[in-house]
Amino acid sequence: MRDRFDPLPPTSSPNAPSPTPDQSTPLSAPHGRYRTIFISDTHLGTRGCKAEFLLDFLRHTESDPLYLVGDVIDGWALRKGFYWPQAHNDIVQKVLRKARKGTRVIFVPGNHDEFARRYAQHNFGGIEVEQEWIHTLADGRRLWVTHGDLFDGVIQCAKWLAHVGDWAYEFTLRLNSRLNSLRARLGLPYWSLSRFLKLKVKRAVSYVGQFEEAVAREARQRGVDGVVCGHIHHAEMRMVNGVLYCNDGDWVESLTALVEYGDGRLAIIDCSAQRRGAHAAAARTAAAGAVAAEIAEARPA
Ligand SMILES: [Mn+2]
Repeated sequence: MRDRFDPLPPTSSPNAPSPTPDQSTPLSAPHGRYRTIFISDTHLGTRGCKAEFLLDFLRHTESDPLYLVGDVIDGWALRKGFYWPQAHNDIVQKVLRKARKGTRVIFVPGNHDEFARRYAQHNFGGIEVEQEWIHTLADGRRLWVTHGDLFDGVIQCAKWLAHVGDWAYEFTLRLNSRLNSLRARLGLPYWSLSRFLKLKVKRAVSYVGQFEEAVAREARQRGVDGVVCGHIHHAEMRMVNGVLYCNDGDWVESLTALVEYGDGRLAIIDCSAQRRGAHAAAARTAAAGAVAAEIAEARPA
């Protein structure tokens, strides 16, 4: 008898690549209509937010529902100094407009917008605020939607590490491109960013692995098929100990979203290629390759 989880073949090893028909490699043709869109970590109110990319994505995609999985507005940054350009306003307007036109918008606050948590189960201009949520895919699989910051404590890792990791990562990319243009002028060969990152990112990578396992463990205890989170700015979709772990990434560095197609398949879509300069894209690919290699090494076979 076919049950509703039939699309999922049995898992041979808990850490095997996702056996689902979900698209596990990021797609770079993001425009169109999806059943569901999940985005998080847009960090509106910071200079890091790549607002033009996000606006472009919101303008050219549709879904019902649209999930905002936390750290959407950066309350921490706004407290330090008010930064709110027109593009950030446009994003808020765009989301409110979607809600007005009938898109169900569910906002699950994160740590940077934890001020919104006390408004859980309230509705603001059509945006529903919820502490957490269960989303049912078209194929019946149930996904627990949570920002993910609650697992920082669980894995006994300081809250700042993820943010420092992020900052260090961006800084390294910038530094590297400057260093290498200087080295090129001096006739020196390209200095390997990937080798440098392999050494430096080791700690951050083990953090990512522990985070994923902690979130998946909790999802399993809740009896759901998978989890959608953000927080660590690292888009990912894979099976972790029998649970589908999905991280929708962020709009500071990776510029990614998680989408569900009409038949319940999931995919991570990558909008970074849309307008990014070739040089930055190359640097990012190199860095992502190093990080991916590191993750592959860090994972048990
Ligand atoms: Mn967060």
